[in-house]
Amino acid sequence: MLSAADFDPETLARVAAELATEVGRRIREMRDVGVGVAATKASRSDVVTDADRRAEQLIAERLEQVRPQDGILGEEGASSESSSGITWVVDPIDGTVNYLYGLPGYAVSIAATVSSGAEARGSAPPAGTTSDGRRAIAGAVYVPVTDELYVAHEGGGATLNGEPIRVSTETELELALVATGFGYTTERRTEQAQVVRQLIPRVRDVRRMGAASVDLCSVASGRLDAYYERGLHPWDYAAGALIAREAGAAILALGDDELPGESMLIVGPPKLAASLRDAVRDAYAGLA
Ligand code: LIP
Repeated sequence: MLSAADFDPETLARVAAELATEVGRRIREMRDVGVGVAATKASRSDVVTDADRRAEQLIAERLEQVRPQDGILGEEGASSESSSGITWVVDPIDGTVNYLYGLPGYAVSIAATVSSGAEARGSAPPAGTTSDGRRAIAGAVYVPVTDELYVAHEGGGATLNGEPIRVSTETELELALVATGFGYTTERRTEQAQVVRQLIPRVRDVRRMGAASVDLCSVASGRLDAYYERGLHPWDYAAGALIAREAGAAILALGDDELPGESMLIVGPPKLAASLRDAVRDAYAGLA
């Protein structure tokens, strides 16, 4: 592991990559032994496993060792202030329901972020800023079942297992393979079902694979043409959105004057992402 003296984004990306890989291999071992539900969150179907909690604890312990001045924000409650300006945004198991059921679509997502600080300056936020007020400058997503490690740092491009990746060259919405996801509350799921119902006739096809970070990395590597989802948390998208951006994707909100993030994240090659945004806008406008 690297020392706290190392700060540049490429070094932070190596920290994220090493940690995501180490913890990803541990959670796969834990899955093979057996997984239990430790708690529920937004609804009875929004579960937390004991592995989620153990994985986040391990990540927090490692970061405390190598980056003690940094802050952390984890899905399962890890939280500490930063004195270095870096806050690690962590989803220890993204795709928890897949993990619980033994499906392959889960990942460890770790991003090093900085506060945009733009609001204080009254200036426009830097590219890559999301609605939570942060900007990821380094990140890694590790998919244990396929042993695939996606890594990126700001300005450095994106890689899959060390090889450069780029988004799809698709420009036509009707030929686009589009992924999305659904929330855990009945109200949100009903709304999302009405939206996807309007989109299905307008695209090649839709995929719902259950982990935003994997969806975002699939866009980055061209395995998906585009992705959109409403209701994500920073830990779901922080690393994956950086990886997609560094692979050439546009990261869009629904409104021109909004920042992408929890209210909506639309990701894809710039022309296609804009077309998808228009179609999603139409779908929401058409809701009863
Ligand atoms: C998941 C997201 C996914 C969303 C799921 C769930 P979790 O995160 O990555 O995109 O559709 O409902 O929120 O809860 O597995 O960390």
